[in-house]
Amino acid sequence: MLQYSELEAGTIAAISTGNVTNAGISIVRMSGPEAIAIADRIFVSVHEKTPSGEYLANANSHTIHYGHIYSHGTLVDEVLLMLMKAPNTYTREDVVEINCHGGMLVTRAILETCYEYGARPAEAGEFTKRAFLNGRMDLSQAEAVIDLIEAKNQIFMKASLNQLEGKLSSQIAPIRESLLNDCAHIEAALDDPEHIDLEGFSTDLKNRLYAILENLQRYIDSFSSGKIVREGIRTVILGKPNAGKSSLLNALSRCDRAIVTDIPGTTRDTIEEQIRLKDMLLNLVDTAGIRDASDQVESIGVDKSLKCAEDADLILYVVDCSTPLDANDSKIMDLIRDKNVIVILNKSDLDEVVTEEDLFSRLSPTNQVRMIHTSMVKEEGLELLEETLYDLYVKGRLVVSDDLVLVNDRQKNALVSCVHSIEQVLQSIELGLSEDFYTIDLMNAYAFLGRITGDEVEDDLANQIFEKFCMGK
Ligand SMILES: Nc1nc2c(ncn2[C@@H]2O[C@H](COP(=O)(O)OP(=O)(O)OP(=O)(O)O)[C@@H](O)[C@H]2O)c(=O)[nH]1
Ligand SMILES: [Mg+2]
Repeated sequence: MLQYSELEAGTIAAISTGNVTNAGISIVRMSGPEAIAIADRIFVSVHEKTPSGEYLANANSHTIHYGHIYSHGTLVDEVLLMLMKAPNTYTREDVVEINCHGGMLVTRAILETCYEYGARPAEAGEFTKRAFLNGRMDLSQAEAVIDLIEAKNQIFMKASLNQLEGKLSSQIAPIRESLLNDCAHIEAALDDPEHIDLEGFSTDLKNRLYAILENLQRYIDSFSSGKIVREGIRTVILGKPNAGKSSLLNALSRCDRAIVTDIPGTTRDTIEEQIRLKDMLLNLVDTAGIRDASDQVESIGVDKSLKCAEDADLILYVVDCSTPLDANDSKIMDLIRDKNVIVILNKSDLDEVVTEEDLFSRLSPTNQVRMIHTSMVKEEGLELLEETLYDLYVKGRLVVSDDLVLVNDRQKNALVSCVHSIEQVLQSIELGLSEDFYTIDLMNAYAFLGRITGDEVEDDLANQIFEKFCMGK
């Protein structure tokens, strides 16, 4: 378990509310052994006739006090002060929160007063880091705090809340315990073979390990969905010039983001827009129409379109179905061979000369494509597109349940390493090796899982995690 370093000790203070604009109220938070003493130096309750300097020290915990903050005898603000004594606090230390008027100047003046009377500035995420170091929450829960603050949609918010409630840790703990028990049993049997025998043990162990693997795999699988929910689906709109790509971007983002004209080759550079559809985030990229461009600027644009398509999670291939397919379409179809594709048969308000069958017969059979007819002019087909996207990325993939947990990159890596160690044990069992060969890998698996909860984590990694937090959290 990590411990405080000398440098980290002391009483910290920060503005915990948003601190870039004025607001109704702001909160300055202090945490640490001196928090109450410092507050007593600067706060005078309306109930104190002669300030004793120990008013808060003598007050009950979890109470709110009305009074004023003074700095060297000068009034700073009229405040409500929340007094929370250790250990039932966010950090498990003494915590004081000063609710002041929300002007930036006055809030900063209160923070400065806290510093002047003994607190030091908190690092980003330092309150939560203390909560972790003091055992109030484990590392996966601390990570959930930042996720919850940054969540951009309901699904991710729900998953973060579940993780904050300990849904991941509570699943990991019994698995770790089981691994440790098995290891201890082997060690005990090796020490005391007369009383503890290992008859049939490896068969039982094998069954337990397979069950664990299945369990862990579920969480590993949640990573890719989690990434999409967290960061959005990287969606690239491709098509030949004039197909209606920019019109689609504008329709989906409900604003005139990209220039639309009837001149082929209007869009030269990629245009990115993040939009929210039915609780999904789409990182939409409109691109220059694919063709052999003679113009140098357009040609650079086309190269950029091709590059974008390579990294996409999803391609929206826009076909102008009022004009016959040509060599440009063939080039695009080649390009999207192994991709997730939705084909948009656009301009359905005009006479259609391209049919779904034409496209199916030319698209690679490896492509699992869906086709949707749209008209940007008549605003038709967009709802169906939204539903198709939802079906593809949320329904079926993500069961939005009370248990939904979406692991992050770091947690996934720990899980994958744990799986490898367990597979090593299974291999040793298959090879008929004696039980003492299992223990190292079992202990490794145990340790890798400990990285998720933070039981086995180095200082710099924990620091990296907390640095991502906002100030005052
Ligand atoms: N009739 C009809 N016209 C459309 C439709 N969608 C787009 N258009 C028209 O087609 C022309 C080209 O539309 P854009 O959205 O600029 O096409 P683009 O694919 O972005 O074209 P480039 O940027 O040149 O590659 C414009 O005149 C649009 O108004 C549609 O569904 N029906
Ligand atoms: Mg365009």
